[in-house]
Parts: sequence; C-alpha cells; structure tokens
Amino acid sequence: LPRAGVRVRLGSKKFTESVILGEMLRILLEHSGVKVAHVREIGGTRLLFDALVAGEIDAYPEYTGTILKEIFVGKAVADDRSMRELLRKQGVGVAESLGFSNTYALALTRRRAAELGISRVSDLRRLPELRIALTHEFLDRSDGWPALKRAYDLQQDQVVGVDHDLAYRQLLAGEIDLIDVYSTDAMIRRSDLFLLADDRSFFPRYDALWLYRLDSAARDPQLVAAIERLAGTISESAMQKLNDDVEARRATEEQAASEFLATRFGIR
Ligand code: PBE
Repeated sequence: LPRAGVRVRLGSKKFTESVILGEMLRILLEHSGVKVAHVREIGGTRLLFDALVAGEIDAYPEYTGTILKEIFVGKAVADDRSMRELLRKQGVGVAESLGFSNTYALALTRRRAAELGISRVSDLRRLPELRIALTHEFLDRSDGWPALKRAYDLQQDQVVGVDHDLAYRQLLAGEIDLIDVYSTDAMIRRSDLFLLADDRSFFPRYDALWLYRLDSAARDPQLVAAIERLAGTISESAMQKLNDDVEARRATEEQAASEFLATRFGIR
C-alpha cells in the first residue's frame, strides 16, 4: 500500500458504492490540502477491518449491521454505545451515519416472483427446489444465509456461491431464481427486481458510516473534519443515483463522487 508522501490512506470494499464513498472522502481531503491515497476494492469486510486495525489504512466506509454481525460476531453488543466502546478499544473511531442505509435483501425478477406467487422471505418455505445463488460473504456471515435459513425454517440445500455482479447476470438470464442484493444497488431498479419482505425482521440496520483510526485522526484533524462534513449528507435515493451513474457507465466512481461534492458543497 502506498506510503511515500501520503498522509492519509483510505480503503474501500469490492463494490461500486464503497469505491464511490472512498473517492468522495479522497477528493474532499485533497481539497483541504491533505496528501491522500485511496486503495480501491481491497476486498470484503474482514480484509478492510483488519487493514484498518493494522494501520495499513486510516479509514474506510462501513455499515452498522456489519459491525455488529460480522466484525463483532459472537460478542453481545447491546447498543450503539457499546459498539463504539468496543471499537475505541481497538483504536477505531466511528463517525455519524452518512444518511442512508444499505441492507441485504433477497431478490427475484418481478416475473418469477409473480409466477411463484411469493412476496415474503417466509414464502420460500413452500419452494424447496428454488435455484439460489448467494454472494460469498453472505454465505458465511452471521447475518447471512445459514442464520437466515434457520430463522425462517427454510429447506433449500442447493445454494451456490457467486460474485455480486455475476449474480445479477445469472438471475436475468434465468439461470437462477433468487440472489442476495444490497438495497442501494442500481441493478434493483434498472432490472425491475422484486425484493422479498423480511417478514421476521432478520436483518439489522445497515447505516453507512466511516470508521477511522483514532491515532490518524489525532495526527491529521482534517481527516475527522472531512468525515464529519460528509455525515448526514447522502440520502438513500442520492446513493442509489450515484451507484446507478457508475453502473450505467455515465460516470466513473471519481466523477460521480466529485459531481456529488460539487452539488452538495460547491467543491470543484
Ligand atoms: N452491506 C449490505 C454489506 C453488503 C450488503 C452493504 C451492508 C456490507 O458491505 O457489509
């Protein structure tokens, strides 16, 4: 990871939204004169959080439910305060929410959902033969498939692992019936997918926010200032639009991020 001359290193996960958020903070920091690098698409949650704790990066965008269910899996974290406390013990600070939530959901094409006559996750109990493809991280998280299957009493055993982008293609090609999606994904609206209602409230909230190293923040106050400036500024529909701009190739992640900063803060 780049070090020479760089004061702040940002990381992002391997999906469009994470990269856009990383670019946003990178541009904002550059604008305040900080030498900054954004290491894009490092991988999944584990890799990013480990890199943060190891000091390989100074900050990355995360989601509250992911902190509870993946990073602190097995630890009983009662509330927001104890989550912040646990993170602080690892030298990690938590910013306020960016203003939107991005939850997991199960999706089918609208046509297939109508054919099968289903609208809720619990309806899957009637359909043990359904062809399901799920992203690798979802297959293996405590807020993912095995726990969801238990919570809803589902029977499907033939579930395959797939990359997030590929899942959409296979779904639209009719090769599979059901995938997991992220609720701010552009493809949901673009392909008119149908999301099953989480009728047993299995999923927690996934408010998007920045995690950062407390020592980096002490060394570079501009890091926290920029992160705080972004808090509460991105609505769910704004994030969907940014994701869509990139997915539809109307803009790169950098262009989408800088367009947002221009509109919101007048930064050019
Ligand atoms: N999410 C929903 C996950 C992936 C899907 C954005 C909260 C995460 O990155 O933790």
